[in-house]
Amino acid sequence: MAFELPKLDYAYDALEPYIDARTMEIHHTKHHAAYTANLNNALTGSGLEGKSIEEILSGVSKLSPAVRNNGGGFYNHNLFWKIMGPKGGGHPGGQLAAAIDKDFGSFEKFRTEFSAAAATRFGSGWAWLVKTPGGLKATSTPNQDNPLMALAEVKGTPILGIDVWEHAYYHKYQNRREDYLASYWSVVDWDVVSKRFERLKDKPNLLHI
Ligand code: MN3
Repeated sequence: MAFELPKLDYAYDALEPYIDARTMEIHHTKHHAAYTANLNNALTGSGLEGKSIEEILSGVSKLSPAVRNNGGGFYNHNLFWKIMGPKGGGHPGGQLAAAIDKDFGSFEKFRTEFSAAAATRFGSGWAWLVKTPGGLKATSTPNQDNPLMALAEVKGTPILGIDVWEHAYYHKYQNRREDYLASYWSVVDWDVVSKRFERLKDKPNLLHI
């Protein structure tokens, strides 16, 4: 069965004033829609039809650039929409808060490390909070790569991710990526992120969450 562009759980203007409605609409209906369509085209006749997106991405070093780029784009945006929302902001709680304190020292130190990963990613890419066998890590990847891919520098399951392609912020913030990064914390839905983390407890990486 072909992959489908997911519907958002909130309206395009729900993340205002941090992410503007026009950016959200174009990002979802044009960019994410194109990755989805191009992924389905690239998979036709590849022998990979019917596999989950996580299974496909974990083998991506052996696959075509079209599957790598569009499969990554499909998965990364699915995650991006899910972990944001109009009730965003604040702090994580429970097990995720404890794990962040243990692995980064504090929530503030985590934010600093994650923001630095996002700010210093040259050109287009993503920054991530990743669950790895060695604990939580902050990292970034180029283009539409992600930590599920065997070729990633830091491998694991992404818990949180921010799109730092210019299409994600240029309409509102122009070249001011750091202003966009600062606003991002007001739209992160920590309940969703915490649930992702808790579902991974004592489970192997690449769990379908
Ligand atoms: Mn994007």
